[in-house]
Amino acid sequence: MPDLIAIGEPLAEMAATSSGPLGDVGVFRRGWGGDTANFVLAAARLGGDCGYVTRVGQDAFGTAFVAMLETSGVDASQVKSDAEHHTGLYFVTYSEARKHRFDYVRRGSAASHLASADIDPDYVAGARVLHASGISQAISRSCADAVLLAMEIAQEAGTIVSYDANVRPVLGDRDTLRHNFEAAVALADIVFLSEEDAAYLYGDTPLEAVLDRIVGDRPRLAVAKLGADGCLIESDTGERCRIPAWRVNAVDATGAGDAFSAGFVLSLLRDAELTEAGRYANAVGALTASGVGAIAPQPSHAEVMTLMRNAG
Ligand code: KDG
Repeated sequence: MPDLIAIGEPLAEMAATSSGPLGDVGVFRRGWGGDTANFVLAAARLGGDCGYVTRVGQDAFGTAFVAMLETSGVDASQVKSDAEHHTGLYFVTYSEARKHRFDYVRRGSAASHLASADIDPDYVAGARVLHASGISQAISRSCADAVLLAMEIAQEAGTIVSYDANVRPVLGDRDTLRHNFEAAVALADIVFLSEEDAAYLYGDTPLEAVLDRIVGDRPRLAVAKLGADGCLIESDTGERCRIPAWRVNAVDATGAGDAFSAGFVLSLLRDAELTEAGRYANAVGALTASGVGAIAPQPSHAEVMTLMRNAG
């Protein structure tokens, strides 16, 4: 059984090779995305023992995604092949300032048909960490149920539950996304979110107050991912640490936050202190943002160590 497993939706990624609106871009580069797939592949690239729980279509993208998982060393035994629904897809386009925008072709996808019956309790209970996200919950009701069931099994078994808010307003209204978030936080040990996620969910509430609210009175970590400003970590002891980012030439932030979360969790599994895990995660996120696409630029452990040695 893998140490670190994730549940959610993988997506074939079409990244624009020039800036401009979707309708104007002529050439796209095919990569892979889907936040939890980004997470699990980043962790595997860093040397983690990983597995993925999802559904893909019996189509060219589904077959190629599973092959890519396997060559990346990620266990695909819990990836079901769905003959009736397609593998999800998204387009990434960029503004002149390299800000990205996502357009999805995922409604009714194979992964959105993931359901509680697809969760193998032994697989979840056998892992050291289960990771899921707000996107995993938002793609369908059955997926939201499957995510909460997996989290409940994990909590019961003593498997660490890692959760990334990854709020995507196009996938639901604010009340539903906030309800999903709070239901997941109640079962989570480590919660990641960005400033945009916090602002969408809690309006003008200061970020520190949102982190306090997440931690509550449970032994839980809340981690705010601040991109070029690094990260802010709050633990149940009330300890709060802000860790600056590494300086890199960032060209595309797609998937960098997911890779950050993978680096953070993996680092904790390797017994790092909180600040060290934050420094490591910042380096993983920075290196991922240095290339185009969510998965292709993900660094190896050696590359992360080189950045940390040379820059720090
Ligand atoms: O975090 C990056 C992801 O958002 C991207 O890979 C696509 O999963 C995706 C989504 O639903 O936005």
